[in-house]
Amino acid sequence: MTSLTDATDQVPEAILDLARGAARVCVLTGAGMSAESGIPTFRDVQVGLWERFDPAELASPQAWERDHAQVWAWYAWRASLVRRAAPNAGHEALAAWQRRPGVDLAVVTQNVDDLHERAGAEVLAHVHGSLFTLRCARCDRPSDAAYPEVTGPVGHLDPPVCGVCGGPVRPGVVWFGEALPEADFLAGADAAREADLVLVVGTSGLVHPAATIPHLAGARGVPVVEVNPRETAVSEAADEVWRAPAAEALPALVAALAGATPPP
Ligand code: BV8
Ligand code: ZN
Repeated sequence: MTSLTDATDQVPEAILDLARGAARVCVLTGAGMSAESGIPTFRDVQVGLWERFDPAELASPQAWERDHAQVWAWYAWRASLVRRAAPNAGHEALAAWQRRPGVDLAVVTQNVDDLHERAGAEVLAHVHGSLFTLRCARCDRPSDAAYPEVTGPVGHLDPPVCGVCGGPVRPGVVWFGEALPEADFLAGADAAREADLVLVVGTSGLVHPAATIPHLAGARGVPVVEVNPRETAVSEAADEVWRAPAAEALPALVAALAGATPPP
């Protein structure tokens, strides 16, 4: 655990000032938020058997129509990775920040994993859906089926079938070419526009329309801070950038806030 003095020293002054003065915070997270939990980021997720597949191609209705069993096997493998993973210190820090008195912190995530929730955070919006909310691909009814545990290189698994219409069960995620859940996207966009501070953590900012959220905030004059070890497509929209990994930066920021004395 970082000591208070280390934490305050670690946090860029301008970012700590913005965080100190923010009652309404909106945090937009991407796959980099879960990287330190051992979940490969969306563009690095393809390892082993899946190495030769493009995730953006597999995460599509076309891939599902072409081969349900292959797409279901891919998601079962990813679900097994998530189940075996634990929330990291970055997830824990956001949950702790959300519990701070006088702070209204909205988590808006592009991630389909449940690590924010497992860290105890309330998630306002899963703008790309959730891995573990399964539904029938034919009649859209929610399904209480579950992914099988996948530990080895399994390339095909028949998906469960809907108990009502017999259709195949699919992951409750948003595939490329599919519309985002409107309520989630609008809630996320509103939270960003009405925030005192927007933090963009661990996203390359390449997937739309989620990537527009920081710009919506900026257009309203809301300060935007990026936390990412690398430059991204949203960096130029950020007022401040913190080139650091989420599981180091966020705990340091929240520790400094805990000890921060209000500015004179
Ligand atoms: C739609 C669920 C319309 C599935 C996902 C041309 C221009 C603009 C847009 C388009 C275009 N052509 C097509 C489009 C639309 C398309 C799109 O944006 N394509 C892009 C790629 C060009 N968008 C869509 O299709 C969307 N739908 O537009 O619908 C419509 C409207 C009405 C009616 C019908 C249709 C749907 C997009 C949703 C796709 N689904 N996920 C699944 O997961 O399997 S997106 C997927 O990518 C994940 O959700 C992920 O969150 C998301 C974005 O990736 P990132 O999170 O940013 O992850 P990435 O790997 O890219 O980057 C990781 C970052 O972390 C890096 O910056 C790295 O530096 C950083 N990092 C690494 N370690 C750390 C770290 N940061 C902090 N700490 C660390 N330790
Ligand atoms: Zn059905």
